[in-house]
Amino acid sequence: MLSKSPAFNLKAVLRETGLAADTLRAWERRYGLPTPQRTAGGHRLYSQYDIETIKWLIARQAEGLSISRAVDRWNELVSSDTDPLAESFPTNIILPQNANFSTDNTLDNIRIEWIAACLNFNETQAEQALNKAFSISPVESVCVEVLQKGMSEIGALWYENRASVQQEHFASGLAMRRLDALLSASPAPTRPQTVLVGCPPDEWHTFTPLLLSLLLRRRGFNVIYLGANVPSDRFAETAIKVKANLVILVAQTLSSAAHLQHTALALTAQHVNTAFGGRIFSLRESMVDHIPGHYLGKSLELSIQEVEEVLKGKKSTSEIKTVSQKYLVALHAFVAKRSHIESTIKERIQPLLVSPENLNTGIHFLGNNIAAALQLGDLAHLSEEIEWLKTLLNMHESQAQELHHFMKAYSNAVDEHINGQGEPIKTWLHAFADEIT
Ligand code: B12
Repeated sequence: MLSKSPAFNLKAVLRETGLAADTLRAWERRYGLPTPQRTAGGHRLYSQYDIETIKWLIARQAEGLSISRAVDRWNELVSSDTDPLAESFPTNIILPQNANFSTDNTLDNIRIEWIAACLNFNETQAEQALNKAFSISPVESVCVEVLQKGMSEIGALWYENRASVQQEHFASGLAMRRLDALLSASPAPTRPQTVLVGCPPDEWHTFTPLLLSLLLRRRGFNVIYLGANVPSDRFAETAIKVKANLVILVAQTLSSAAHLQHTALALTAQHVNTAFGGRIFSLRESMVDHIPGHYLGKSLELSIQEVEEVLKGKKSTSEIKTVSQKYLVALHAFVAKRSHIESTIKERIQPLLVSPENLNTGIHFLGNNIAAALQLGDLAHLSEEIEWLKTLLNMHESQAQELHHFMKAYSNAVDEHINGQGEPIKTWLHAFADEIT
């Protein structure tokens, strides 16, 4: 019989179940499962039964049920007087049926197998899947079809709360390790050109720049890979030192795209041949016009051909678009008064059901992104970031009213501190807030 007396704090439960704190709180709030007791100080205290409840829900998800279906199943059992935990069920996560491919070796199936193995933290099986893929297909195809698409699919599961941050970290760790090994095993350069690849400040998504480096290295280029978060003014220093024929900058998010713009401006000012790409530019293509250098397009695979053309001098760059005067004024005023604006919002937002920690993260995130959107010429770029803002504030669909309240508070604080000059920010936030309700 599992104990129902409260004994474990949140940290212990997260360690035991591998669930993210945000997900656990979301399950409690949305579905009432589990239902921990509270200490006098308001901290959650879980029983052994609560922990097994969470594991039961995770196991149902791994079998393919959505969380709401898993909760329905739990409630059905409880209402028929059956203790769900008395049912026999496997406590460990099992591979989906379609992950068994003894007879079918296509890369699509191998990708499913790799993803399932990663979600199960099964390193041996993940490595075996990759080895099988490498035995039937060229390195380039395996890296794109299994690793890149696999990471993209795991990213979608993570985003939908169907994979934990630990599962995503485990998978990207394995993927990165394999790319690293392939890169160090690739033959010495056979072509004279040097290409420098790296990420601008605040960009930590290194999977695609590493993959790009591998693909270019296998084409014979001398590739120098600089990795994540390189200070804007340092790229030019290295590019000049190694006599790079091309520098490729990669960004996936709005705020790092703004840093990428700074970096590209610094490079082109020194006449360094510059190119760039990443997920955010596929989503918001208009921002490309504000960045100097060659845009490499929406597909990483196809960008290799673009790089060839750029290096052959077959591509010219066009004049970059400048940001409107109204936006420039708003950006300067916002940067100067940002800390005042943020303090005002914190005071006003008190009655909301958002923890101070989440509120701080959310405010910081929105501030960075407002500045980035202004810098890149369109506040509408912000719309891509709103889902993440909700996640950071720990809000869900049912809490549209709270997001509305938050956006209005932000907009009013902007108006109060940078009245007039902050008008574009205020208008966008107001319009967005009104759209939600
Ligand atoms: C792994 C991962 C991480 C890892 C990165 C580990 C590593 N060393 O790379 C870690 C945990 C560090 C991380 C952190 C964060 N992440 Co993250 N991450 C991912 C994930 C799952 C995969 C990233 C990746 O490798 N993508 C590469 C491939 C797999 O992506 P793809 O989009 O299919 O690529 C296609 C195109 O975009 C394009 N492309 C991509 N790169 C390039 C480059 C060039 C040159 C070209 C031409 C084309 C190109 O080509 C591909 C098609 O051919 C993505 C999900 C996703 N779909 O990307 C989220 C994702 C990028 N992350 C996201 C977020 C929000 C974050 C965090 C803010 C989370 C947080 N709260 O802290 C931080 C930000 C960190 C930072 N400041 O950089 C969001 C970004 C959303 C947005 N609106 O900006 C994503 C999209 C998840 C999501 N669905 O919301 N992340």
